[in-house]
Parts: sequence; structure tokens; C-alpha cells
Amino acid sequence: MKYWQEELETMPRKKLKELQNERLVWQVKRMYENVELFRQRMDEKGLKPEDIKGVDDLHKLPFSYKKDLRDYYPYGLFAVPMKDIRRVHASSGTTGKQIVVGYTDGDLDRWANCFARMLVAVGADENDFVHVGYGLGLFTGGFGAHDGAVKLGATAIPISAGNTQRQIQTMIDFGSTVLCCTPSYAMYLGETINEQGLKDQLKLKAGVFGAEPWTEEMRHQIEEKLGLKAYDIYGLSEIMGPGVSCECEYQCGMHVWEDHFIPEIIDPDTGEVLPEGEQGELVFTTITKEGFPLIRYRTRDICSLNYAPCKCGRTHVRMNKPQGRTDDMLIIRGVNVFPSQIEEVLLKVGGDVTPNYQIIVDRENNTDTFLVNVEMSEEMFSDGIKKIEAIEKTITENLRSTLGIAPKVRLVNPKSIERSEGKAKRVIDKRKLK
Ligand code: DLL
Repeated sequence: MKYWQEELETMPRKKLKELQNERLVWQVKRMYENVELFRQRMDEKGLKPEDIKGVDDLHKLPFSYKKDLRDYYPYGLFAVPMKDIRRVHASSGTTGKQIVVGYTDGDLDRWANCFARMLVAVGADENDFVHVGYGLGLFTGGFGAHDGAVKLGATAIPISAGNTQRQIQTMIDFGSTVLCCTPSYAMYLGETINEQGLKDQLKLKAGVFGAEPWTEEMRHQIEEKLGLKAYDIYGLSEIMGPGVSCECEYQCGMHVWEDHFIPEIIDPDTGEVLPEGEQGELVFTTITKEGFPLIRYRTRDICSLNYAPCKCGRTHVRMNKPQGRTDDMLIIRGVNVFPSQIEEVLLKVGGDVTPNYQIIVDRENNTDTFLVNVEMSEEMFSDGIKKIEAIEKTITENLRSTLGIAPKVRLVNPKSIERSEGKAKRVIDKRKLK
């Protein structure tokens, strides 16, 4: 197996740390020489590259932020001349202008490598057909998965996102065995395939789903609907794209490829590094990236790290599913609300409702209004509407006890909430639009 990089993936932690030390020292030195903003921030702290001798000195280094990418848009933070940048990608996010990231030949190779490791971890090899349903374009999802599949030696099917009917037909005709797309789109594909009675014609065995938060309950539903094993993959454009971390066959956290990225968990308010196992903001340092490296990048994703050995033999630390983002967090009537908490409640309600929901927050008479629209299932819709009130009440009560505040819950008709081919749009915060 070509991309089971055993020596790197199961490297004893002491040796891994030595490798990180060496790479961090190299990265800090070249960034100090080539990236003006980094040099300025080091100077402000009175730090010289030679003060950084390894990972134990990481906490001394300055943080970097998404705002930096906007301020130095488009290429101001690149560490190599543009002639060495082979490809750019961009991410628009929900606020502000897009950010741009760049890759050298070496970066593209390492990225493909990280994704190929993921494919190996989910049991794929050169005999597999990898259905790339992430958007192929400036979004990193499509090209990341595509290059990973090619690197592995599998057969890539670069269909990109959208056109559900064509996705399904292609999966059946081309014999797709590994599906890569967002979990919300996988749910939608699953719903449509089951409605059309086509599940038996699929050959899918594994799904590589990420780019947005999703819950364990959603995993079970996707697995059931598509007849595959669903794996979580995490990444962000600023650090590389998909494949910064991913699950192995034991599905108990996502291994961060620590030979390329050093993760830390910090208190988002004070910036202090938190003790092992505590939940906080995830921060990454890229130690092999050439084109667009980042030191101590504040991801805004909230999670924790687990350094305990994994049954799979990989020694690289595991991060748990991000619980949301510090900037995804809604503050409604003073209470912190994460969309993923709502999804978890809905999935526990069972068959009468689906996890397709939309949160609408507004402000009337100086008070926040909080509405959750939830699609009822087809069965419930055809059974008649007698249960609606009771179910709305149950969901409201469950949300009240989970969140500490009660939204107005409204059951809406099946398929009435717009589907996304990429990341689902769960929140409409009208307070920001005014
Ligand atoms: O979403 C890269 C990606 C593509 C990852 C395909 C996985 C699969 P961005 O568009 O820059 O990059 O968005 C990055 O998405 O900071 C997280 O908030 C969120 N995110 C990504 N993967 C997961 C995941 C891609 N597995 C932002 N679980 C990140 C939860 C995720 N959130």
C-alpha cells in the first residue's frame, strides 16, 4: 500500500517532536526573512528567530488571524515569489471579502499526500473509485479530494458539487465506492436515493465528509441511507484544505498530521495554552508549508486534543469533532447558542422530523426573536397534521433544557428548506442585516 506512510504515521512521539522541532526552526527563520507582517510581530515581542529552538518555545510566538489574510489580500503573506506559486484557492466564508491561499509544487504534493493518507485510513486503495462531490473550483474541497485520490492511485471521478440526479446516476454507472462531499449534501443524496429506491444499486463503502460541523446522529442517518461507513475529515483553506486531520477506522477523533501541522488549544479570551484534554480554540502552525505558511493561526474552531495512543497504531494526536466556531456562536438574549446543539436535539426527536432546519434570529422592540424552522418527515406529512403541535412543544422543551432559552419552533413541509450542494446555510441572523 503506497500511501500508508507507516514510518511517519506511527512515528514514536519523541521522534515526532524532534522532527517538529527541526521543521519549526526552519519555518520561523524563513518566515522572518520573507513575511513582513510576521517579522514586525516578532520584532514587537523582541523575538529573534534564534530564540525559537523547538516546540517548547511555540507559545512565545505571535498569533495570526483571519483578519491578517484580509488586510494583506491577495498575496501579501506569501513566503515565496509568485513565480513559485503553482495554484491558488480562496474561501469566502460568511462575512467579509474572500481570502486567498497559495501553494508551491511541494505544497500541492504534501496536500495530496495528506488526503491520500485519509483515503487509506478509510480503507481505500488503488482499486477504488473516488467520487469527488465537493466543489471543484476555488473551494479547496474538490481539488484536495481529487489530488488525494490520484496520488493514492485510485480512480478519481471529479464530478464536483450539484446536479443531484447526475450525481446519483454517475455513482451507479461508474461504480463509485468512496463518496466525498459535505455531510449535509450526503444526507440529501441519501434522502433522494431512498425515495427513488436506488440504494441497492450503489457500491459505496465509505464516505469522507467534512467542511462543516455534523453530529454523531447525523453520521448514523447518512450511514443508513447510503449503506456506507461515514468518516469525518477536517481542514481549512488557510492551513491547507481538507485533510489537516481525519478519522481512522476506529472513529474516535481525527488524527492531525503532526509532521506537517502543530495544533494547540488555547483559551480564546486570554490566549493562554490550555492543559491537555481541555476544550478551547484550536490553533495551528504549519511547519512544512512553503507558499503560504502560518504561525499560530487562530482557527476559531472549538475542540479538544487527545494524546492517548490510538488502537490503529497511528501516534498523531486526535482532535474531537469541532463543537462549533467562536464566530458561529450566536448570542441570543445573552445566551450562547451553537447551531450544532440544535441539530443534536432534532436528531434525538426521531422519525417525525428531519435534521433539516434553519435558525432565524431577528430583533423586535429591542428583544431578540429566535425561530427554528424544522422540516417534518414525509411520513408525518402524509399521516396528517394532528401531531404537529405536540411535536413542536416537545422540541421547544428539549431546546429550552439544552440551550437555556426557548425558541419558537415551527414544523414546515418536507423539502421546503433550501438544500445546499456545499456547506449548509443553517443560520439567518437578520440582526446583522439591519
Ligand atoms: O471546508 C476545507 C474542507 C473541505 C474540509 C472538505 C473538509 C472537507 P474552508 O472553506 O476554509 O475549508 O472552511 C474551514 O470549515 O475552520 C471549520 O469551521 C469548518 N470545518 C471543516 N471541516 C470540518 C469538520 C474547508 N469536519 C472551516 N467538522 C473550518 C466541523 C469543519 N467543521
